[in-house]
Amino acid sequence: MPLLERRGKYPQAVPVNDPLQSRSIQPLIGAPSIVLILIVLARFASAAGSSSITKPADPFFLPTGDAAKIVTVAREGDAEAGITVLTEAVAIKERGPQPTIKKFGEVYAFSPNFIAVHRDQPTQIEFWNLQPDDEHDFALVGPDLKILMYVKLPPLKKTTYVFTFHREGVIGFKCLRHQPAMSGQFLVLPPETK
Ligand SMILES: [Cu+2]
Repeated sequence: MPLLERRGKYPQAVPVNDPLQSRSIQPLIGAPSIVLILIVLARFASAAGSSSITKPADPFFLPTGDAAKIVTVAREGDAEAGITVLTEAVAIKERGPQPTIKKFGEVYAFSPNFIAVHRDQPTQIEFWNLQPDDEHDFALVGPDLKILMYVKLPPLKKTTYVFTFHREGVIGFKCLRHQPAMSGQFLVLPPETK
């Protein structure tokens, strides 16, 4: 009862001291904070989501580190040799379930698929994707089956790189979408004698 009397006398002091009053204020403060936290969390989640989407969208890379000791690859530069490699449709599978044939029935190849190069000789290789509706890619496969580089070969585009191989021997390559048919090899020969 003394509390009620005080309230009546000093209404302006009530919000500060009355525990009932402050409890009713808390949820009012709490609700906007929760909304704010949810907005922040949503932003964070969408940022995290978008970065996880962009990562697989750009898996392409050129040789670095140990891979660059086997081969270095540049977008452009002076070359002492060069060749154009076409992507060719060589067959269409006819047997099997229709949806499978539609998606996986086309058989492609690199042409040529066996290329001799000289060690330490910058060699320009121009990949020419001749299919209007098919994206190809190019993965260079190291001796321990590690992928040394991975680039895309967009439809109807010429994609050019200058390769310099540093080790003699055979190095395989393939289109990861259309392997094993779409694959080939570089034979790296000793340096050219001039
Ligand atoms: Cu392909």
